[in-house]
Amino acid sequence: MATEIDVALEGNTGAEEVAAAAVAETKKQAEPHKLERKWTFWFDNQSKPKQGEAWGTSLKRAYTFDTVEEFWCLYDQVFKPSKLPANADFHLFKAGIEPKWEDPECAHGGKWTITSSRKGGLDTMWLETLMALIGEQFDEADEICGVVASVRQRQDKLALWTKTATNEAAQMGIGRKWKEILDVSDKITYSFHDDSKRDRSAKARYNV
Ligand code: MGP
Repeated sequence: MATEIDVALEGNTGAEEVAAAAVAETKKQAEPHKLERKWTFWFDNQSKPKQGEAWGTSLKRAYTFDTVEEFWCLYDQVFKPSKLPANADFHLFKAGIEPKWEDPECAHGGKWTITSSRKGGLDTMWLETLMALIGEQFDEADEICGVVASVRQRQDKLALWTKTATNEAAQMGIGRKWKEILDVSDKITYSFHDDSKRDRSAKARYNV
């Protein structure tokens, strides 16, 4: 039987309503714990792309929140990558920043990428990363735009988007901290959005 989130993802609409209903109950209950800043969940279902459709057409802003209680509710009920079909993404970005190269905050940025070949591995890494972001665990928190979880046939992946690709020291600090949070020992790589725009398989610039 299809759940509400299946229906929302299938139609690529309605996630906002599902998320809103899920948090409405929680909000009524206890005194909420405020986060340092507002965050927005997005999702993108490219599992059934329409021919000729421009990139970004299926990217949807789902919900903006600023309390711990809303976060847990949204995570539990909706934003688990294991609920996604192949070729779909979830994003958590700072409110006001769109998960696109074209956003002014992302335009000169890049991303660290971590892949996961283990089934269920993506859910755990995603949750650990979300908690680190909303809990402001990165020293270079101002440099961070957000994180993307991508479910792919070949290999799932997480990408941490940052603002100033040329600031190597900041990116290295973020990369090291992210590996520590996720307990990853394999090398991870950082690519510049400017390079990816020109060439999809452009070489990574930093690794840690
Ligand atoms: P990608 O970031 O390599 O996507 O972009 P992904 O999902 O890692 O790749 P996949 O093979 O695993 O699906 C793939 C392609 O999408 C790019 O080459 C662009 O054509 C387009 N694209 C991706 N992003 C993030 C953007 C963006 O922010 N803006 C625009 N205009 N196109 C994008």
